[in-house]
Amino acid sequence: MFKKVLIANRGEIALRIIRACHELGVKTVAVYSTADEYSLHVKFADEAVCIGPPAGKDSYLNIPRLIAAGEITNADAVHPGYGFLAESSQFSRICAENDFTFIGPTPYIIDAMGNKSQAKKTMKKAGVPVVPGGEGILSGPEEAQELADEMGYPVMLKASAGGGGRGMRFVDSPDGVERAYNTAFQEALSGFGNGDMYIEKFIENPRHIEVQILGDSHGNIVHLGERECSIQRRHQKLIEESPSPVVDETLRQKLGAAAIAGGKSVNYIGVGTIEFLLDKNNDFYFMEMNTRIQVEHPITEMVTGADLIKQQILMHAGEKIPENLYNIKLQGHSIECRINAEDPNKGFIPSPLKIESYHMPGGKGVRIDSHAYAGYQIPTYYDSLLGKLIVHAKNRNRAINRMQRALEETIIEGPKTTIPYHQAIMANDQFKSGNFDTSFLESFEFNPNEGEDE
Ligand code: MV4
Repeated sequence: MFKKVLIANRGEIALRIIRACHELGVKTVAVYSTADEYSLHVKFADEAVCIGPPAGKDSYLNIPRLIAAGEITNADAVHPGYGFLAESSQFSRICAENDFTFIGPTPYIIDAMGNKSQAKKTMKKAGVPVVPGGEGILSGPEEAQELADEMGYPVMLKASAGGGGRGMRFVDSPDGVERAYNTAFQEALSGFGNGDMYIEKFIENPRHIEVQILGDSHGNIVHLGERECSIQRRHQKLIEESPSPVVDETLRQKLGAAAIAGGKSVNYIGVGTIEFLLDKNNDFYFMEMNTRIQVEHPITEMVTGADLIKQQILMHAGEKIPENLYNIKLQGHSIECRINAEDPNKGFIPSPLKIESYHMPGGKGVRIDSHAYAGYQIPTYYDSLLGKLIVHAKNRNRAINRMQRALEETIIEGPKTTIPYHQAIMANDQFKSGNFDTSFLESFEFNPNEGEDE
């Protein structure tokens, strides 16, 4: 087992990783920018190293400074968390070259899955259903036009180096192809330094369903069920739940088998997520693979009993997948609400203010993963995630009820937060019915005063 893990991240995930390490008896090194001096990950790690000024490129994205911090503290492994360098093949490689175990995939796997067109080919070859479309990179707008005319509209043009909705265009008629191709190509070129594009048939009103996998270094891979992530706004997830209200045991086995086949085809080690689009006929298609721990991992923990960060660390330390994680049966229902310091009344504009008062809910089946505290000054430099409120209950209705109770107990004064927005969604009949897709929030009308007396 590792003796000391350097956590190349901040915020709630840094704290989450510190907790897992300490339960495993592993020492921790926090790194922080000058904007995070008073952050909880700095306080709770065994050691902390200031790595630079606030801007990401000078601190959490600065590989030489991270490596230097690992060297002076004598760390033997590096956990990248999510975001920042978690899916940088360069960081994975440089960690290994400096004799730190990278608690994440090899550079080869990160690159293979980061190239979305290549990832699709790899999955297809492994027998995983993929969205119908062209094979490989388009030679230019002419080929895009030809293929689109052939497969019929609407289609999606996607940047191979993109992902999460970036460098993506919807096209619903022949006269839109050239323009969409050219703008997406330019966007991809300037955004990712790579203009490779591919084309697929458009899947109407899909659900976003993702499957958690865990692989060990002995050739074994298990799936830990699915997460329903269709409640998103501009490709930012706001609410996730497990199990999905539309996935039954038969579909779960199919999704799980596909995810395992995909993982096996690249000899995946550690935690990973296979994202699928699920259409109205419950047919599913591979979309992307995330080669990191995800924000929403706790809901899977709640319904499986697994500690995903501990397992991730154990897998990279050479352990075998524990017997009890094979053929898992999901227990009860879990929901996560992302509490962001954003104003839902003003287009979710960030609200990075000082937290004047702070009270988190508790009681049975309630979990908070947060780095916030009373008096915390939210830095302006990073994402606005303040924490995650996660509930677990016997079934979906009870989980929604418990989330409503927990949201009601929560007090955060100072910044505006997404809490009132979550309360409105939890009270929404369509959300409660479980009958929704990725377009839900586009038509959701948030009325902040709904249900109030005055
Ligand atoms: C699609 C699609 C429909 N058809 N691809 C958005 C994020 C990126 N990972 C892929 N995305 C989509 N790809 C085809 N062929 C619809 C989306 C999509 C979406 C997917 C998941 C969650 C929310 C979404 C919101 C809008 C569009």
